[in-house]
Amino acid sequence: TTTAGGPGGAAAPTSSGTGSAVQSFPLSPSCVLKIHKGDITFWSVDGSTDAIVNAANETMLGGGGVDGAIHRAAGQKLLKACKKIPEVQPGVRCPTGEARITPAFKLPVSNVIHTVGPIYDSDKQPEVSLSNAYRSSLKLAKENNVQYIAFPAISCGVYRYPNKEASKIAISTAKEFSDSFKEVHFVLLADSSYDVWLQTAQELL
Ligand code: AR6
Repeated sequence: TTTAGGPGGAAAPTSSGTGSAVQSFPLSPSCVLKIHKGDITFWSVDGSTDAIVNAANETMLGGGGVDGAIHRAAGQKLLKACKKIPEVQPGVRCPTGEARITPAFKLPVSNVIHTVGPIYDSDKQPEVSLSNAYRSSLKLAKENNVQYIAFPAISCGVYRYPNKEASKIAISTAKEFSDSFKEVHFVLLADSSYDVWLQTAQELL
């Protein structure tokens, strides 16, 4: 597993510090796309207009993967804040493709935006659900005056979405919102996701 500081864990986290490998691409004349390899829980840009996105599940009560890492780093108050979000159906606080916002507590960002991506093998239209998850997150971020936002590879872990298809949806949806943000970041823990995201950015941007 890659930890913060990147391969070898050498570098201490710095501003937007997720490790060493970062590549930038123009998303629009006023917005930069940045692709990092590393742990999203260390990412921040300014601590007041930045947010990270969590790949949650519909209960919003935590789990494994990036969700577990975000809850551990944010502390117990994040779970309490999630529990306060009303259920829209029994046990469901955030339906697939939607997003909810909470404070970030011990994390170095202002907010966490929780979204739920599709389970690739059981969703009827996984590409629609995945683009909805990115779009809902970006819309909610914009409404909350977020200027800098970082995403993990939503659905590409336990939910088994293929990285290539996911990266095309992620980057093209980010591009739709490029006028609303100063920077959109992707922070990818898995080497395989990082390489695919870079290649897709080169193809699309
Ligand atoms: N920073 C950045 N990326 C990470 C981190 C991290 N700290 N940890 C894991 N990843 P997953 P999903 C990557 O499984 O597929 C949870 O249990 C990981 O390598 O976290 O949307 C939820 O509660 C992968 O590429 O999310 C749900 O039940 C990507 O994050 C379910 O998993 C997403 O993997 C959601 O599954």
